[in-house]
Amino acid sequence: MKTRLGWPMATLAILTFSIGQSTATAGQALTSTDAPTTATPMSALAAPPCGQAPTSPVPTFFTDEAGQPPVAAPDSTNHYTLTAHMGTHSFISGWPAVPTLGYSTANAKVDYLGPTIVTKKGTPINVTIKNNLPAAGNLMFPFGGMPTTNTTVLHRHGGLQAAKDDGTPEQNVAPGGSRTNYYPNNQAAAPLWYHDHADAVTSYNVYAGLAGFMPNTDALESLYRLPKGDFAKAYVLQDKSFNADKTLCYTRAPDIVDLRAAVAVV
Ligand SMILES: [Cu+2]
Repeated sequence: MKTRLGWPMATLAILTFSIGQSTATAGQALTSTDAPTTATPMSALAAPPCGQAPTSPVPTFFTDEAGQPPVAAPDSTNHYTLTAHMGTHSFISGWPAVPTLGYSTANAKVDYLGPTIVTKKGTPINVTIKNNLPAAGNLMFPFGGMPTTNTTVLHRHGGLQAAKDDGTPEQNVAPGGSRTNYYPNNQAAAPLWYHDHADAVTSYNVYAGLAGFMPNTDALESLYRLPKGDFAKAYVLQDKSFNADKTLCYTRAPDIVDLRAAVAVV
C-alpha cells in the first residue's frame, strides 16, 4: 500500500492498520516511536477540508440497536459473488441516508459493508468480485484529490491463499469487470474478513463501506464452548467524520495516516 505509518493515534490504530498496512497487525497500538521522522507536524497542515472533530456533527450515542450483516448465500455450490456498488445508508435514526459503498450477494443487497460469508475448513470456495462502481472518471465522493479510477480488489484478510488469489493492490478490477479468487480454507477457525484493497484508493473505499466478514470454522471450534447463535455477533467498528449535511467526510493529508475521524460507528 502507498499509505504508511504516521501518527500516534492509538484510538484509531485498530481501524487504520486493518486497512492495508504491512508493518503492523490489526489491533496494535502505535507509540510515538512509530511516527516517521519526516512526517509533517499536525500544526503545519492546512485546515481540514470538512467534518473533522470538533466540527463533525456527532450523533446521540446508544440510540439504535447495533445491526447485524446478513449471512451470504452461495449463488452455486461453493461459489459466491460479491458485487461492489454505490448505495445509501443512514448512520443513525433521524439522519438522512447518504452515499456509501457496499457489497451485495445473490440473496442480500447491502448498501453499506457486506454480507457475511461463512467458510468451513476443508471446503474450498470461489468468490467472484464484480465491480458495479461508476465508470472511471466519475467522482464517487467529494473527497478532495481522490483518484477516479473506481477500481476495486477483493482481499481476504488473514486467509491462507495463493498470491494470485490474495487480492494484492495491483489485482485491480475496473468498473464493469470481475475476477474470481479461490480460497482453499485449509486453515484453523478464525474470524477472517474481506475488504477492498485497490491501489491508492483502499483507504476511502473501505471507509465508505467496502468490508465484510468471512469467518472460517472447523470441527474443533465447537469444543471450546464459545458463544453461538444469538450470542455470537459480528460487529464492525469504523471511525467516521461527517459534514454538516451528514454526508461522509474523509480527511486526507499527505505523509500521515489518511484519516482522523470524529465518531466511532458500530
Ligand atoms: Cu486486510
